[in-house]
Amino acid sequence: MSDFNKQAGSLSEKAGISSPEITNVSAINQIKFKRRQQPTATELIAGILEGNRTSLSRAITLIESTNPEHAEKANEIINGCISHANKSLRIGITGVPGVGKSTFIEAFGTHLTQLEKKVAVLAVDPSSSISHGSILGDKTRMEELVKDENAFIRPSASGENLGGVARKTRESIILCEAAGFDTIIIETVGVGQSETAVHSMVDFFLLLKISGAGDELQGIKRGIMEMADAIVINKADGDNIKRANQAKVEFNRALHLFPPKKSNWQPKVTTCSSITKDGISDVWNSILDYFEMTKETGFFQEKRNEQNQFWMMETINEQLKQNFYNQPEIISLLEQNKKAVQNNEISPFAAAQLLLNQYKKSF
Ligand SMILES: Nc1nc2c(ncn2[C@@H]2O[C@H](COP(=O)(O)OP(=O)(O)O)[C@@H](O)[C@H]2O)c(=O)[nH]1
Ligand SMILES: [Mg+2]
Repeated sequence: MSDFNKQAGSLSEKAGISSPEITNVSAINQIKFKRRQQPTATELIAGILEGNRTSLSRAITLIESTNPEHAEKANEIINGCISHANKSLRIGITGVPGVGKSTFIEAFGTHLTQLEKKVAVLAVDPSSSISHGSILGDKTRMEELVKDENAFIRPSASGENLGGVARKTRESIILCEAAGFDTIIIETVGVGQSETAVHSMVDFFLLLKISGAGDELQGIKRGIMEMADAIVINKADGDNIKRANQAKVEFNRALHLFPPKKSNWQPKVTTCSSITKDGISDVWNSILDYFEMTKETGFFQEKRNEQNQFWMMETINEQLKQNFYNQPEIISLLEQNKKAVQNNEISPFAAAQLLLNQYKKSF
């Protein structure tokens, strides 16, 4: 029995069988070590630029991590990728739960990959830390797309607040673009504030609706209608076609009441079925018209510049806030002052000032 077999306990049953020449413990250990070792930022950047999905996934995991060391590495990767990004079209999709966003993305995304587009699907869902990533469950609605080698689907980052989740998604967009994905689809859950966050990171914002209940125009926040570059009435199939067409007329009428958009684009209302795929290619053609127009007028770049400024400010605000609330002295002083304010022992303004003064002392 060779030395090697004596050392490698699990292989000792092979006693009597001579081990092949190339098996040597140090080589095996080296391979094992390499596998365990985390790739460096440089290695991940190289992998992303080659379009390697494992590198992309790993880098996004670093972005999503709350470990400060990971954050530093993530920043290095983003910096290494950013000059390769920006060459995609970013499309946001919103609509109330059940309207068919995931099913639509499956149909729409598959249509795009058939046109040889490379599609990345991300999500902004601040509730996903509770529901463990709704898009993950939604992956069952994206059976084709999940298998598609020209598609990359990533569930929403989890996080305590929308700002953090949105920032992580925004950073992930950069990495997806650097990895060669030319169409980025961002799904939002359609409850609460996530729409505004998604609107501020996409070029085109699509509102998905369904007809029915006779209250088409109720229940949609005016602000979301105003943000939409297109309204698509989904589930226009079977018995529903007629109602969907009626809804289309109503939405068109409603949209004309809004002031013209800064882009000068007149949002369109169309119908589609994510099941039969009717109307899916029209949605894409309309989006292409939008891009052609806004690139010609310069609005496309102008909007991206504005968004970049916005994200810089958001990141500063976010970090300042986090930094403030995470200071141990602030945490205890805040609790004391909350009680004091409640008992009318101090005015809310004086209490705030006291806390801010304490914070300034920490520099
Ligand atoms: N008939 C019909 N059903 C649809 C269509 N799109 C989605 N659905 C169904 O509507 C339900 C909700 O869809 P889902 O994609 O999960 O909606 P989400 O919550 O907006 O992501 C599912 O049962 C889908 O099968 C469609 O175009 N036609
Ligand atoms: Mg969904």
